[in-house]
Amino acid sequence: MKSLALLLIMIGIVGVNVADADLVVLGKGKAPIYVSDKNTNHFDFNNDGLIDYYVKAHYTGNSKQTLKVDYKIQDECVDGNTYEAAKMKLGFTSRDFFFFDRTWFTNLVAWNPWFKAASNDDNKRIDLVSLPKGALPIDFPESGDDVLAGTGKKGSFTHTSTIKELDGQPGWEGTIFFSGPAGEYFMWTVHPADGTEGCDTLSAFGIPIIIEP
Ligand SMILES: [Ca+2]
Ligand SMILES: [Ca+2]
Repeated sequence: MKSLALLLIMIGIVGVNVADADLVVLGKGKAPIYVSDKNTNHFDFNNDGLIDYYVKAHYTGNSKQTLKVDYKIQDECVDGNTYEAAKMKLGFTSRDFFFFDRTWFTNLVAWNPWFKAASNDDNKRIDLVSLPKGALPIDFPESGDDVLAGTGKKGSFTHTSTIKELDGQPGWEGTIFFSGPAGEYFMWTVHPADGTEGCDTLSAFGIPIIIEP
């Protein structure tokens, strides 16, 4: 476990929680894969012993490569189990420790096959959340595409009634691809955070990403 595997969890208006080493490293060398560590309680937002958020990130890549992150996220974190109800956006910031120092970047390109396909999205990419430097996405932002988009059973993410990595809970599964200039980033999923408990309080969840030159 590397100290670099710093995981940032921003919870509602509470602000920023920082926890070290919440990601397990699989593989080694230049392209390790990082996954949520079930044995910490930082992925169980309502303290019922069931994991609510699972992420698997291919941690490093260079600016000519496509990077890939898999997500499995429980319904409550995204406010629903249909494409109409569920909402989640994506953003990238600088790695500054304090949120008020962070810059929100929109010069990375993110997509998945649904956004690329046919006429699903006008620019065939997932528009990123754009906020002024230092802003927190406490109110669900206007900017950025809703990643949980689609109709019927076809969409950008898939709703599944039982997800092993979420301890059997229902939730959304999907993969994000992206590329961008070399740098160190936090990659955020941005969530509607209008509730007062459990995953309803989660406004954004960030993982560290390095893009090598
Ligand atoms: Ca839970
Ligand atoms: Ca778009």
